Amino acid sequence: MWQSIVSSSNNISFGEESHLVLRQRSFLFVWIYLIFHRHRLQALLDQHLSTKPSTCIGEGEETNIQLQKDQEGNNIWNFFFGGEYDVGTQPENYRRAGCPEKPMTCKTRRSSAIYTHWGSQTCNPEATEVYRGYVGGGHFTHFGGINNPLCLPDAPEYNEELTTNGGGERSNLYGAEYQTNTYSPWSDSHDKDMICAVCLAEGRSTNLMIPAKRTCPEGWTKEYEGLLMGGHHGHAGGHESLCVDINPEGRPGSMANLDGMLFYPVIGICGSLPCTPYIANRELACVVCTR
Ligand SMILES: [Ca+2]
Repeated sequence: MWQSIVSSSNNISFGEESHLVLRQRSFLFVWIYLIFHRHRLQALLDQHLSTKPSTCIGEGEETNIQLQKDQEGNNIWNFFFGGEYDVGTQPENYRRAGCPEKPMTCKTRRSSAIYTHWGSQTCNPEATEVYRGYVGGGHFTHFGGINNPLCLPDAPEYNEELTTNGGGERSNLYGAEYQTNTYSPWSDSHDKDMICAVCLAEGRSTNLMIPAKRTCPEGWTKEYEGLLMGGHHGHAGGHESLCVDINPEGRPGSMANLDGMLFYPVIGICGSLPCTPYIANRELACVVCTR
């Protein structure tokens, strides 16, 4: 290289020669620097590539998450984050305001949420039916018993080793009816047996029933809306309230007044309940949301 520098300087002027020699020496200096510091430079380059903005899970950057399949067909999410994650949650849950610190690959199961669709035997088109059936619980005249409404499957199974067909002290289970003869919008449903379905919403991780709401918070999916229903305040057998679908369905042919667990529209009573915003004696809506 020195020979090249000397050779090239024979045919040029003194000023040009000085300039050329200076450039060649600068190049030589940089070249030597790169050789001696190549490992450190490689480390800096690797660090830059692992934290570049294109792999940062920041707000609104879901596309930075890559879904792949391994040899066994399992989903593999390739994503970048700053040190915390929850296997089974959705990609949007990984979004964070800050940039990631290092890349990471993990296997994750697709998350899901379960909700019960009261008053219907169908699920949201984006959800899958787990089973369908009828609502059951305690009797409205009983002081004790079952106070949590159950969604009973329409094809029950019994363990023969555990059955005695009664004869002793037991907890009685009854069907549930819409008691809506004085509620004109749903008078046609009066005395019908309430039905239900248990639904699986894939891609979600939790569910929420919000009383006195028809809409879900931002970022949530509305599974269904309906009417808040509960037990009558004058009855001995109080029970949990439910969000019953806005179009209540009854078990076909179940018009007989057989009672059991009864469901009435819930109204707001002013006093301890602030009015406004609540309105005296008005039936309350409800909504079931997943996320
Ligand atoms: Ca009845």
